Amino acid sequence: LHMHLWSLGRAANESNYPPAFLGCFRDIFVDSHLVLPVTAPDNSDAQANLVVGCSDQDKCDDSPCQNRGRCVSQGWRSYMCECHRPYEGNTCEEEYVTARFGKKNLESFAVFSLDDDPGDTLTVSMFIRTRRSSGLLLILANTTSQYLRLLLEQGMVQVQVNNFETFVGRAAVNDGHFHLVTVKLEGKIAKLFQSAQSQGSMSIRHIKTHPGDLVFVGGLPDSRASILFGGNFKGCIQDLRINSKRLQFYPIATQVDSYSLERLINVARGCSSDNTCAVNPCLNGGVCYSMWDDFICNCPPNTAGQRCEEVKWCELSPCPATAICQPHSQGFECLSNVTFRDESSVLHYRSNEKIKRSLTSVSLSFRTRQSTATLLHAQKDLDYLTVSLQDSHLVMELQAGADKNSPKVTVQSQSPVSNGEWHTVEIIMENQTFPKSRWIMTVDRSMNELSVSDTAAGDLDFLRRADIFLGGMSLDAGVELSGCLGSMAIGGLLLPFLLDMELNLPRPQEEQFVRINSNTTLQYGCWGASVCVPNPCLNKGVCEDLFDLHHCTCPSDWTGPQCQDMTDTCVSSPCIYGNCISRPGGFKCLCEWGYSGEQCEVEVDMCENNNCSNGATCLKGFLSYSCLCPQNMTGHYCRLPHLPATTCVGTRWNYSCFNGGNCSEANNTCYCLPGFTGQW
Ligand SMILES: *[C@@H]1O[C@H](CO)[C@@H](O)[C@H](O)[C@H]1NC(C)=O
Ligand SMILES: *[C@@H]1O[C@H](CO)[C@@H](O)[C@H](O)[C@H]1NC(C)=O
Ligand SMILES: *[C@@H]1O[C@H](CO)[C@@H](O)[C@H](O)[C@H]1NC(C)=O
Ligand SMILES: *[C@@H]1O[C@H](CO)[C@@H](O)[C@H](O)[C@H]1NC(C)=O
Ligand SMILES: *[C@@H]1O[C@H](CO)[C@@H](O)[C@H](O)[C@H]1NC(C)=O
Ligand SMILES: *[C@@H]1O[C@H](CO)[C@@H](O)[C@H](O)[C@H]1NC(C)=O
Ligand SMILES: *[C@@H]1O[C@H](CO)[C@@H](O)[C@H](O)[C@H]1NC(C)=O
Ligand SMILES: *[C@@H]1O[C@H](CO)[C@@H](O)[C@H](O)[C@H]1NC(C)=O
Ligand SMILES: *[C@H]1O[C@H](CO)[C@@H](O)[C@H](O)[C@H]1NC(C)=O
Ligand SMILES: CC(=O)N[C@H]1CO[C@H](CO)[C@@H](O)[C@@H]1O
Repeated sequence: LHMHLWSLGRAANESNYPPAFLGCFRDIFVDSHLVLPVTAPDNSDAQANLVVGCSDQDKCDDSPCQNRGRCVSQGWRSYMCECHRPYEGNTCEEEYVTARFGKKNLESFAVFSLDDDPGDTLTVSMFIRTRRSSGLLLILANTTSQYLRLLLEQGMVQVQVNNFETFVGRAAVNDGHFHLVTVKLEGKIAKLFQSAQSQGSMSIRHIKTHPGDLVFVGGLPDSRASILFGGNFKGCIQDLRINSKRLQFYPIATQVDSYSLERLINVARGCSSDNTCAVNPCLNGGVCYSMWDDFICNCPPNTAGQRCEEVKWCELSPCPATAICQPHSQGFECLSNVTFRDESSVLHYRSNEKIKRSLTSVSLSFRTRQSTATLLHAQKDLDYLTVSLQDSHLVMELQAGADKNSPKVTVQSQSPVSNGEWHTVEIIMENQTFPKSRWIMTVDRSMNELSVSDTAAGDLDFLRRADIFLGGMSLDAGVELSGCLGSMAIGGLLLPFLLDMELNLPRPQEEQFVRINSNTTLQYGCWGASVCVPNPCLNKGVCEDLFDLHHCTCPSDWTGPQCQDMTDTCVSSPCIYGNCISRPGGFKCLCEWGYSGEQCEVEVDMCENNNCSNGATCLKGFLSYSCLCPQNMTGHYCRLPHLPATTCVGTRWNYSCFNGGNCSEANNTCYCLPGFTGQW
């Protein structure tokens, strides 16, 4: 019996017996002696691993697995935890130690050696956290070749196999969060995953790992070699594995199958951030807030940019009221228009001697009716530039990069520009990569108005050291221009009309043209000459100001540029059948016979007011009429009675007397009634 009970527990020699009983006993009596459960005295070897009670609760109900590990029941009273990465241990209580690479920008790396053959399928996986867009993550190498490289390029993971075969993941990983990166080399195919998402694959030549091959993490011992692959990694790596074997930078307490660490250089425990605000990266009074390996600048008003490096200068109202502020790279310009007249002076400019850019363009806007004038002139030794109006066209003449043989460059606007409208002209070097090139002029940004010089000249860099004049050839020559100038710029740098001392703030930009002080007062804005006061229009004509030109709108009976001429009202031949007489306010028609109306357009009715009497009908004729008499009437106007003829017996012949005439027997003729005549 003793032996039998012994067999219920664990025997000293396990191999002789079936596995130990796992379960409960109750009320075991031997000869009415209770043998189980009994309390054995201390340090007795009669019982081992027995407890009182018979709980049959599933161990997983107590949620023994930490860090979201999955509990798997293993029969009664036993369980196993399936841990999520990067957790480890029986209850997933331990986390793999995160390794910090590149802390304080130190060059760091780790080296492991493979002590076994990982087999045909090679899976490299790790958590990475970084804000860098490039850097070396991992290299697998044997003595002759680096056959697998994982790099960061433009924030994406790049996989290189056998030096030549390369592909890049789709999603960036440099957002400062942890990403699980997995690369699988299965036979002749390489695949990349981030978290569980596939990032692409490529076919490769088969690779073979051997014991003794090395794994470089975060960099190579030779830092110059690291630079070829984006430099040393800066960021954190955790829970690095090759297949199921761990590569631990700082080992955890739990025993896990790991490859051995050979070197660990400048790799720190944990994943603390560099103090990115320590160097105070925010400019212009921006306040720095640290983020992991990054910073945010809280910029004061009027500044912008990641480091508050952009000042919104115009919001500081640096320009006087006569000008409009325009932002300029690293500064501002005050734009204004000025009017040049006889009493104005030529303006004088020089560079501030800090202009570094190549000067390859001139732009200007102007408004004038002058057909000939110098707008801009500058000369240095043999080189010169003149922009002028000639015969109402804009002309640039340039001699630059001068040797005696180089021809002068002339380029001229297609159309006249002296029409009193604003025009904007751009003149640029056609190809700035050549020392000499043709020059192109465009007017009002219209491609139809594009002119190209026949010959080539160099750039305008001589203007960095030249005196530049606006409005005339030199200070002594007097102003030639009558009209307005707007923005004038050389190489994109303004020739400002305002003196620096007239600005509320100095211009901060490095490269400037500066107006040389003189006691000229400029007339800001664009004002035409006084062309309507006094009114040049005569005879109550109305004057219209068309900028340096007027137009008279005349009352109807006056004409001419000044309304000085009376209108010839007959010029349109208004009288149709008659003669025209011109008069102030109109004309008069003298109509021909038979016509009437204002313009003799009405033919007169000849029967109107006719003298046909006694019911006669008036018959119209050309400029006359006749009367058709009733039967008993006669005469021109039918005023005479139509009497029957009288038959007379004459001495020599018989005859008739008409119209009431009676017989005059004496000489065979008739006595006629009044109004009639003739023999009969
Ligand atoms: C256990 O049993 C085996 C086989 O019966 C025997 O060879 C061995 O010596 C025993 N071990 C002990 C510690 O009794
Ligand atoms: C190193 O690896 C490459 C690629 O797998 C292989 O071609 C080469 O033979 C290996 N060299 C040694 C010495 O193992
Ligand atoms: C100059 O004149 C142009 C045309 O009238 C106008 O559009 C521009 O705003 C003016 N510039 C300034 C600074 O007044
Ligand atoms: C300037 O010339 C170079 C060399 O011929 C050429 O590559 C480039 O495209 C040209 N640029 C322009 C704007 O024509
Ligand atoms: C400036 O003013 C002074 C005296 O007021 C005068 O002599 C001088 O000619 C002026 N200079 C210019 C450039 O107008
Ligand atoms: C009608 O007769 C009067 C008197 O003889 C004459 O003055 C007038 O012109 C005549 N009118 C017309 C339309 O013939
Ligand atoms: C002419 O005849 C009409 C009727 O036909 C008559 O009324 C009229 O009085 C006559 N006139 C004369 C002058 O006899
Ligand atoms: C003829 O007429 C005249 C005047 O008209 C008159 O004096 C005379 O008596 C008339 N003779 C006859 C025969 O009727
Ligand atoms: C003929 O008669 C007319 C009147 O009809 C008269 O005037 C004239 O003198 C007469 N002549 C002769 C020769 O009798
Ligand atoms: C010449 C002529 O014919 N004479 C005639 C005139 O009229 C009378 C009367 O009617 C006649 O008798 C005449 O013979």
